Amino acid sequence: MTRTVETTPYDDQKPGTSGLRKKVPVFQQKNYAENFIQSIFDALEGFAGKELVIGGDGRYFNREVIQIAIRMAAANGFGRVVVGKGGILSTPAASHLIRKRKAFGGIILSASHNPGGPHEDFGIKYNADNGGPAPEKLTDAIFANTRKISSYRIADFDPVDIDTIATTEAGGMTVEIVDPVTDYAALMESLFDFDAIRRMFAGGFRMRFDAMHAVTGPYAKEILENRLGAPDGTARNYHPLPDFGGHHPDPNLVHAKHLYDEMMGPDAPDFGAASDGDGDRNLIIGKGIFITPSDSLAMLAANAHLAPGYQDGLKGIARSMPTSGAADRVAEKMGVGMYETPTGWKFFGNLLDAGMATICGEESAGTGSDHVREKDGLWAVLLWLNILAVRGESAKDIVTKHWTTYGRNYYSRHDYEEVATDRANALVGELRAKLDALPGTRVRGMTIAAADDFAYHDPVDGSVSEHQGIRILFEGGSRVVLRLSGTGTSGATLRLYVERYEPDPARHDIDTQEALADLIGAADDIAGIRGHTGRDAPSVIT
Ligand code: VG1
Ligand code: CO
Repeated sequence: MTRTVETTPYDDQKPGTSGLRKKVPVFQQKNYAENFIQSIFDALEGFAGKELVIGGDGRYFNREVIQIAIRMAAANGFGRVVVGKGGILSTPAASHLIRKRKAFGGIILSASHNPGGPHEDFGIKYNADNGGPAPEKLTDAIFANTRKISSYRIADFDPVDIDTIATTEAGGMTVEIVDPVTDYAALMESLFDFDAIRRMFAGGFRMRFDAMHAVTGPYAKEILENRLGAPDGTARNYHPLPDFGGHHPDPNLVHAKHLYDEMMGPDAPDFGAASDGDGDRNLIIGKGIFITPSDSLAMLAANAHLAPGYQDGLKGIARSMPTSGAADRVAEKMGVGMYETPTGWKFFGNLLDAGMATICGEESAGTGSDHVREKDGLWAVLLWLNILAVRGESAKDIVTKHWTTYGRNYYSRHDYEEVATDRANALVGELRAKLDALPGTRVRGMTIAAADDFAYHDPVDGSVSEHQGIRILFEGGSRVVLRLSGTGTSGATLRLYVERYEPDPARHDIDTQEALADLIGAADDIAGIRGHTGRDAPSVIT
C-alpha cells in the first residue's frame, strides 16, 4: 500500500559540496530523511518504471535510511532498485553501477571522511544517470523543494532483506540485491595490467592498504589480496564498521598517522595507501616519502599511458582551483587541455562527459578518471601500482625524477575547524571587500600580482558558479587561497591553501612548512586569520 504523508519543511537542507550532511540526530528527526528524499524525487522527471541504485558507506543509520529510500522509490514509481548487499556501495562503485546498468540515477548514503556513530555524521546525495554527483542546477532545485515540501509518498511493506543476494518484488517494484564488489573489481581489471602487478607482488613487493574500518575494506581484500596475490594482511582495518572503530575515516596525515609512521620507519613496506569513509579518496605514501594529492595527480597523469586503460594518452586534465599547479605542467608538456574548476567533484562531470578531460583531481586526496564520474580511491592506488610495476622503480625515485623534470610545487593546506560561523564569515567578508586594493602591494617581501574571488564558467554548458574561493597570486607564481568548507556539520571550517613553485632540483628537499613559511605568514597578514578565528594554529595541516 502506498501512503501520502503530510509533512512540514526543514530550513536546513541545503546540499553542500557533496550532498546533504548533518549529525545523525538531525537526520533522525521526524520526516527529515523522507523530506529530503522526496525533494530529490520531485526535482527529477521521467523516472517512472526506471532503475535507481541505492547504497552507502555502512555508517550508523545507513540501514534505516536504505529501507526508507526503497519504500519511497516504490511509492514514487521507480520500477526497480539495485541495492548493494548489506547496504554497502562505495561512492565510485555506485557511480559505476549507475553507468553500467544505465540506471536513472542513484542515492548514496555517506558523509565521506566525517566520523560516524549515533552522534556523528550522516549524509545523502543524489547522482544522475552519468554516474556523477547532481550538478548545481539540480541541487538548487532539490533545496528549493525542501523549502516548500508538504507531503511525501511511501509504500508500506516489511523491511527488505538486504543481506541476501536475490531479486524480489516489493510494493510493485523489483528489488535487486547485488554484490557491491564484483562489477567494480571487473572494471579495475579492465583498466590496469593486473598481470604486471601480480608479478610485482609475487616478486616480494609489499604494501599496506588501510581501509580505516570504512567501505573500501571488502574491495581492497578482493582486489589486492584475492585477485592480485598481495599477501594476507596487506589490507588492514578492512571490516566496515558503523562508527569506523571510533576514528575519522579521513586518510590524511593526522587521522592516518599510524600509516605515515610505518611508511617512514625502518621496516616500511614498499608502498602505503588508505581510503576514506565512502572510498572516493586516496592517501599515497611511498617508502620514506609522502606524496601530496596534488603531486600524485600530476604523476598519475604523466604516467597513465603505462596502464592499458590509458595507453592512448589523455584528452585533458582537470583540477579544482585550490589544487596545486603541478598537473598544469604535465598537461602543458603533453599538449592537452587543462581545466581549473571549483571545489567538488560535480564540476568535473561535464568535462568528462564531453571527452575534454580524462583525469581529474583535487588537493583533498581525490583523484579519478573518466571510468566513473566520482573520484576513486582504489583506482588511484591501482594506477600507482601499475606504474610502479611497469617502471620497476621505487615511488620515491618516480617522485624525485618527476620534480627534476617539471619542478616541485610545494603545497600545504591548513584547516581551522569549528570556527564560529559569524567570525569565519567576517573574515571572508573583509577579505572580499579589499581584494581590488591588493594587487601591487608588498607583503613579507613579496608583491601581490592579482587577487580575486574565483568564478567558474563551465565551458560545456556555459553555467557560471561564483564565490568559489579567494585567490591571492604573488609575482613569481606563488599563491594562497582561502575558502570556507561546504562539508562540515558544526560551525565553519576555514581552509587556507598555500603553494610555491620551485624549479631548482637543488632546492627540492626543503621541509614543506619551512618552504611555505613566508606565504603562510603573508596569508595571516592579509586575511587576519589569527585575529578573526582566535586561533594560534590550524586544527589540521595536510
Ligand atoms: C571537501 C574537499 C573537496 C571535496 C569534498 C567532498 O570539501 O575540500 O575537495 O570534493 O570535501 O569530498 P569542502 O567544501 O569541505 O572543502 V568527500 O570525500 O567528502 O565526498
Ligand atoms: Co569521500
